[in-house]
Amino acid sequence: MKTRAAIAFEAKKPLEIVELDLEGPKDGEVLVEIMATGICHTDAYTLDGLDSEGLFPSVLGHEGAGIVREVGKGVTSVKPGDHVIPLYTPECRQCKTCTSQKSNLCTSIRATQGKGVMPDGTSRFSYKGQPVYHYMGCSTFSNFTVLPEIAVAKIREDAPFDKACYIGCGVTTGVGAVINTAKMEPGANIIVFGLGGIGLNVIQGAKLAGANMIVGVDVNNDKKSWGERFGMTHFVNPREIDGDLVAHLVALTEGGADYTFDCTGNTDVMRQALEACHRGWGESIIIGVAEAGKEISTRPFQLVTGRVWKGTAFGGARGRTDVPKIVDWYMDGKIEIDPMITHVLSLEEINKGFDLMHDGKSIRSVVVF
Ligand code: NAD
Ligand code: DAO
Ligand code: ZN
Repeated sequence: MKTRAAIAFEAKKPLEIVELDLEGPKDGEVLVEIMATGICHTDAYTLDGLDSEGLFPSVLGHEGAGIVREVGKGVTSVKPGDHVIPLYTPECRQCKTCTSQKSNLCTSIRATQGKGVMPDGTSRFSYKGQPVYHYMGCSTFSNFTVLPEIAVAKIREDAPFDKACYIGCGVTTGVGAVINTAKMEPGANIIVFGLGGIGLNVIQGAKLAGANMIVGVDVNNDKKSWGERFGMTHFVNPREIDGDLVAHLVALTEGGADYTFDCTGNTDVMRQALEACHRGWGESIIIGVAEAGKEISTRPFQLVTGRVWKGTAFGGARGRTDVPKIVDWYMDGKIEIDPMITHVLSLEEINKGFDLMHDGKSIRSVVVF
């Protein structure tokens, strides 16, 4: 079949909207009609050539929502007509990691997903007879895509696609980092570095879980009102304080935060986040994805004296199990999504979504097919 898609032919070039060939689902795969897709910073990193695993040409996009249109042989958990969210972190429920229940980093299709192909080692997309790579196993910048059955979460049918798509990455990552990774207790003081599409969801997750102080740190003053909108209690612009940021934050939180979250991807900020943790027990969670080749550092004494450095992918969520619950939280009004969708675009306008993100003018741009 044919599908309209935005292709990244090479790094640092705008996406091109073309008609691609898409093969139907093979065994264990499903064909999904994508109804809406969000543009996340991670897509931009890959397009900017900052991601060492970026493959070209590829169909980017990993944050979407749609409807199953066809299923391959052996598929039992979804059927045509089901509403689903694609999962860049699948959940097979059989591999060592899934059965351990210690992590959400399912390994069953890791090797092929990282190579931009389906589990049988081939791509379903092609353009003028040449294969085009899948991206993060999802490729949601296409009106139709093929995914392994274990990489879709079935969701309720009354959830609007143009909002639910954000649960495919940003919402789950931010809220999940607080609930699954930090396992934050009520009354905790937290600091969130970077108040973009991820950081604001950390804030709303912390508010939901009963945080006391929620300090937001961002170099862009426009983010102050955004943070406050979702529960931030204090705002710090590192460029507008006298002296050292870490000392300022430790004083503000009376000894350091119980939990800090890096939502910038900047390795210097990651160090500040660790060192702004409370001596003896503070935990710092890295969410931001750093440029390829970057390293983090701190004095080991920071860890000897009880601070803990952690990281999280997709908020520690087990996609097929947890994503439908987060959709319920949204539909029940426990979490908000609508105000964060600042721009709704057509596929033809997708490059504008990247420009808005680079200029710090959007929280989330969503493309509706
Ligand atoms: P974004 O661009 O919307 O937000 C980043 C924010 O950080 C901006 O508000 C910016 O002003 C602020 N910032 C930049 N430099 C700063 C500094 N030195 N100090 C304080 N604030 C600073 O990006 P996003 O969509 O929120 O994504 C944030 C990060 O999370 C990215 O690195 C992205 O790749 C990553 N991410 C990780 C996961 C995961 O599963 N771990 C999932 C999605 C995204
Ligand atoms: O299982 O080893 C692995 C890698 C899983 C990939 C998870 C990527 C999470 C960080 C990037 C998030 C971007 C949306
Ligand atoms: Zn697994």
